[in-house]
Amino acid sequence: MQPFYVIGDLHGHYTRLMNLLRAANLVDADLHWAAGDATLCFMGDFCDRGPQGIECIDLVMRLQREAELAGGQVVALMGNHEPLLLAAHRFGMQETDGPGGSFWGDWHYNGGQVSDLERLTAAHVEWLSNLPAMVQVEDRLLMHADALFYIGYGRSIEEVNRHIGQVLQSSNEYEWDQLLVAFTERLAFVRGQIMAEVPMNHVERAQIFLRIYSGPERQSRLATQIIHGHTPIPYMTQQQPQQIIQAHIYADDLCVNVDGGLYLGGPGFVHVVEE
Ligand SMILES: [Mn+2]
Repeated sequence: MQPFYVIGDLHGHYTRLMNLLRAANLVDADLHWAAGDATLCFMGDFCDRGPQGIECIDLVMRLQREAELAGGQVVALMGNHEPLLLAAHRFGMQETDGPGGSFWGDWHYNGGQVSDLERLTAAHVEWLSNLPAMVQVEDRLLMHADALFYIGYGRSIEEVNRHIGQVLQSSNEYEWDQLLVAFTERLAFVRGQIMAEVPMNHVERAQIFLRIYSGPERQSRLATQIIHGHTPIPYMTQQQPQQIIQAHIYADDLCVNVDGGLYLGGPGFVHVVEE
């Protein structure tokens, strides 16, 4: 298996993104793709909380084009902050049940940056609206959130992506709100997390999740591990954000959290998947 690279939630921290990409030699000094036929995956949550979401999105969009020309691949997943931003853009002050009282208010409550929304173009909207929520790369299952709600959108990767994509194409604000609420789930694979509706332990939940979305009946290799972001590692390990320089592997090695908590002050890291 060819190694591939994973970078967690950026939340508008463009300077740290540039540093990480250069340090790993994934780009050259001028930020052009330098990794040839390699695969680099971003876990979503490009914007909000930090100041330069649009810069992060623009760079990932460009690297995606450059990598493709070089025979490589940049995978960009959808996090919860992409639909938050798109909903603020699309529905503005229309009411929600969320903490901000409206789509704009909920986005702003969750760290939305007015300067990002002001600079959002039709090309950004198009790109953000079509990001996959879930992908399999080699024998790893990648999704933004450590959450089970994806099962409600489909029982194959294609079905999940199609249904979430349909929500983002629809003008039904109830379905948008439902998606945003669903995306607040986290910690589904952590020991001791009680989920009344799912009477299994954390390891069994991860095993079943992997079996639903991969394996022979899916004509795919069985995925052996879930890679996710969404919940900053310091919230799982009680470490200081500044100390987080590698992924957190847990649930009997079935789960890998790559969210270094950049918006909390973490330096970030590039996670290399090698076997
Ligand atoms: Mn998230």
